Amino acid sequence: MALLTFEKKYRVRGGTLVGGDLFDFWVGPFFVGFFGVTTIFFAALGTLLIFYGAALGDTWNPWLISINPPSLDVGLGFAPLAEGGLWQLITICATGAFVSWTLRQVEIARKLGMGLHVPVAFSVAVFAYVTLVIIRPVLMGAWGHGFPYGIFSHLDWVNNVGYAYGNFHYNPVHMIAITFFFTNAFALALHGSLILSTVNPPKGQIIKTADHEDTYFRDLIGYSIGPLGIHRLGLFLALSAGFFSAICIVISGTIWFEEWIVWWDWWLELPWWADL
Ligand code: 07D
Ligand code: 07D
Ligand code: U10
Repeated sequence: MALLTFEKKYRVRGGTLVGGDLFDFWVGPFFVGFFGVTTIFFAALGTLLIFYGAALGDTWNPWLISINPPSLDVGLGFAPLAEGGLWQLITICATGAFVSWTLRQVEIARKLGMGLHVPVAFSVAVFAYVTLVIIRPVLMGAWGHGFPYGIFSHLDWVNNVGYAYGNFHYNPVHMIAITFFFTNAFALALHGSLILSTVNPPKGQIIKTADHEDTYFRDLIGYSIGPLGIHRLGLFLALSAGFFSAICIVISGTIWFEEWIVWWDWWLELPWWADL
């Protein structure tokens, strides 16, 4: 079915979570819905607050603008606007916008009668963000542990927090997360290249089938995960990368306080060589 015919057919009312028919319409290609309105509200307000914070600061260089969290001695209290209060409001707006975006994905999936895989996947990214700016700061007792909203300043934060635990590469959960990121890129390269090699043949040749794809990998490594399986694997790898990222940072400063290399002492302390 041509895209436009299909859109006309599915663009009917129903499936919303909140608001009934009220926002159940489209603007151009975009579905609106109650959560489209809340997304626009939080995103617009948050962006305005970033511009206000930039106006209070001393640069309009986009790389250097930074909206910083309150200092550590504010703890979990409210800070004056210019001293971290803006960061707190922007954090509320960002979280509101990301959660609204997720719920908008749910409504669109319901309207189309599809699974909820996309919103579930996006939730993991939101979870990683919320871990960085809400969960970990709350567990550590100060909003000042959140990362600053600026292009270069957030890189400084990652660097400084990393070195606060010695060589952050020794964080075992950071290792797991990185391994998932690398495996994910590897899997997408394999999948993208395999699909293009079968369904995008040179002019004059016919498209190959899923049997060709299966046989290619059976010939090569003795096993094929299959055309559905590779998508399950890809989703698993990508979500695991985000999930273990959140875990690797939330354990730093809450249950682990030393340099990460010290964690590996358990290896030296294994009973069969500890006393040698
Ligand atoms: C390609 C989808 C499109 C999204 C884009 C990002 C903004 C920010 C706002 C000036 C893959 C849009 C950017 C709206 C403008 C202001 C106030 C997604 C694609 C194009 N980072 N990070 C970047 C964010 C964190 C880290 C780039 C956001 C953590 C490192 C971009 C968040 C840590 C490097 C950016 C976030 C961290 C970057 C490219 C939120 C650990 C880089 C992003 C909300 C996760 C790279 C100058 C990209 C870079 C980079 C955005 C969080 C580390 C500016 C929105 C605190 C080490 N980050 N980041 O392509 O070039 O994502 O930085 O959590 O090297 Mg970051
Ligand atoms: C948080 C983004 C969420 C985004 C959302 C959407 C908009 C809208 C609009 C475009 C999680 C935002 C959308 C704003 C835009 C439009 C229209 C994603 C988030 C909700 N590290 N490290 C990680 C590597 C080192 C350190 C994660 C590699 C050093 C710290 C990942 C290396 C030191 C932290 C990772 C390396 C160090 C991390 C990041 C190599 C520094 C974290 C991915 C090869 C000296 C962070 C949850 C991620 C983390 C994190 C990879 C090196 C420190 C596993 C490959 C040794 C302090 N590092 N790292 O989390 O876990 O994405 O955050 O050297 O906090 Mg690391
Ligand atoms: C995949 C796939 C597959 C495909 C695919 C894809 C995965 C099976 C079939 C998809 C993949 C791609 C297309 C590839 C490229 C994608 C990437 C590289 C990922 C990164 C993406 C980007 C960088 C693009 C990001 C763009 C975005 C997020 C769009 C931005 C849009 C907006 C800002 C508008 C959002 C709309 C909303 C919220 C609702 C509608 C609202 C409006 C239209 C605005 C008007 C508002 C109203 C009417 C509401 C009124 C508002 C009120 C009252 C509040 C106002 C308050 C104020 C304060 C102003 O596997 O194969 O192929 O294609």
